[in-house]
Amino acid sequence: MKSRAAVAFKPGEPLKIVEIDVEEPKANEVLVKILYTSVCHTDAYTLSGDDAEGVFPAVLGHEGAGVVVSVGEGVTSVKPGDHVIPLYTPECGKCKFCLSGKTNLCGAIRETQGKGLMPDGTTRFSYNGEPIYHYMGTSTFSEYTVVSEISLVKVEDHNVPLDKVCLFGCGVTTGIGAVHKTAKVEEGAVTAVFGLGAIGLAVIQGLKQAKASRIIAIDLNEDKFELAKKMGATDFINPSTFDKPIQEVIVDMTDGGVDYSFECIGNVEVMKAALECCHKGWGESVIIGVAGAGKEIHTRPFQLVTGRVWRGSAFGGVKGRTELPGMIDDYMDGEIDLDSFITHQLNFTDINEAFDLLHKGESIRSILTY
Ligand code: NAD
Ligand code: DAO
Ligand code: ZN
Repeated sequence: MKSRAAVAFKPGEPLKIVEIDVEEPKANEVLVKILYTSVCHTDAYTLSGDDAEGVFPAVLGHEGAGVVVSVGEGVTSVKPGDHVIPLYTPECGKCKFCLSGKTNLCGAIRETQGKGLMPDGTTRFSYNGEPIYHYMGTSTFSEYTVVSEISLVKVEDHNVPLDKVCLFGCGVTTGIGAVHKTAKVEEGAVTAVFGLGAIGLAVIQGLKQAKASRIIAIDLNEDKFELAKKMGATDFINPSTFDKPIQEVIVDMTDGGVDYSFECIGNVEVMKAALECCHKGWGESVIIGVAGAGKEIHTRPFQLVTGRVWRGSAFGGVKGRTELPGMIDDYMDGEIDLDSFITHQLNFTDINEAFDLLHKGESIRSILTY
């Protein structure tokens, strides 16, 4: 079938809206009509060419929602008409990772997903007869996309607004999950959040839910402070206004450091600061930001010897198929605010504008409607 898609033909170039061909889903695959997608910093990162796994030409996009059109042989968990959110972290429930009880990183389709291919090693997208690669097992920048059954979570209640819950496809789940599932923040904790994009703001919401006593919000762009305050941040710091390292500033203002910090930028120097602003003996820092290919983190090992802990979190440690439905319920019950993340509503054809707004720091999330 034909599908409108925003194709990343080459790194560093704007996406091109073209009509691509999309093949029918094969065994254990599902054809989804994407109704809404947003743009995350990770799409911008891959488009920039900095992502070692980035392959071109590709249909990017991993934060979306839509409706099942048809299913391939053997698909049992979804049917045509079902509302779904694609998951870049699938959940097969059977692999060593899923059964470990220790991680949300499913291994079932990891190898082919990282190469931009479906599990049988081929692609369902083409343009003028030439293959187009998939992205993160989701490719939400095409009106019709094919994904693995295990990369879909069903939205049972059709009253749930897909133009809002598409944000659970990445940013909001990642931030809130990192607080509850990765760090397991407890009531009264003193915390710091570096970077106030969608990920950092979602971390702040998670910290508010966890009843953190102090939420220090850090960004170079002070325009981000207003929304951070609305989400629950208590203190606001622009590192460029200090003439000493930001970790020292935070240690001084917290009687020795924070209990938990979260890096939501992807900058290895900020990751160092986030670790070093943690309290001696117990402070834990969670890396969420994705750094450029080849970058390495560094600190003096004594920082860890003296009890600080460095962790990382992908998709907030959340198992999409079993745990996202509970988060959707939390949204419907008013316990998660999605609306405040949506700063712009655009037509799908204006997708390059959504990237520009993200780069200029003017948007948190733009919702694109097909
Ligand atoms: P964003 O661009 O909207 O937000 C980043 C924020 O960091 C901006 O507000 C910017 O002003 C601020 N910033 C930049 N440099 C800074 C510095 N040196 N000091 C302080 N603030 C600084 O991005 P986003 O969509 O919120 O994504 C954030 C990061 O999280 C990205 O690296 C993205 O790839 C990553 N990410 C990770 C996961 C995961 O599962 N681990 C999931 C989604 C996104
Ligand atoms: O299982 O080896 C693996 C990798 C799984 C991919 C997890 C990616 C998380 C960070 C990227 C954020 C994307 C939005
Ligand atoms: Zn993302």
